[in-house]
Amino acid sequence: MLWHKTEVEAEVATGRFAHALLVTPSTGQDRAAVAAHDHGLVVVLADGAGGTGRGATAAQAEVDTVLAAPFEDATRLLTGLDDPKRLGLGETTAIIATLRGDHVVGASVGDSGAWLVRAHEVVDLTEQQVHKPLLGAGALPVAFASPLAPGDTLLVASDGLWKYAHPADIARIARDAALDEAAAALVELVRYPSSKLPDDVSVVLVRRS
Ligand SMILES: [Mn+2]
Repeated sequence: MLWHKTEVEAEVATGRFAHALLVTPSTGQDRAAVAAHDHGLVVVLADGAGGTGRGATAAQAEVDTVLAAPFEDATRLLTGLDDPKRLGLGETTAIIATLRGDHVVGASVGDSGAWLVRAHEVVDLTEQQVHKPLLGAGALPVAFASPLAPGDTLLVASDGLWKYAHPADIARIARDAALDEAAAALVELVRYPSSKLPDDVSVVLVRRS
């Protein structure tokens, strides 16, 4: 079962962006959201960890917190959220990315990842992130920033994509003209012949027009 938001356009004061979002299964522990605000487009993605639904609770709490305070500095927001009580005793990875016209800024922790896919290069925005501990267990969020040019595509995804697909295939698909088709194709990259997925997969694609 898919939770699939088809491609939408958002015009914020700092530029025009198209985005697509896909989280599967909808009953898993991955969460993702995109919100357009006056000063930018905010992407948040969380891959929860922990038994008895605690991972899902933690991931949802992270998304809800970011959507409630989209302008807060991402590193400060993650540091404030790194509290078992605020995350329902679960743990989660975290990526927050804010696209503001000609640049993207954010912070992350864990093994979810964010790439900036350009015509002839890929910038791994989360290359320096610390995988463990996760949010809720004493995380060390690391900030990132990069220029953003027209046509650049931001890909934020959980490890269900990064661990099971070839980087060249991911980059090729992320450059597809239709973002909603690209999001679906990225999930198909990791699907087993049995139709099962190796892990929950969440994918957000944002392209600056
Ligand atoms: Mn995962």
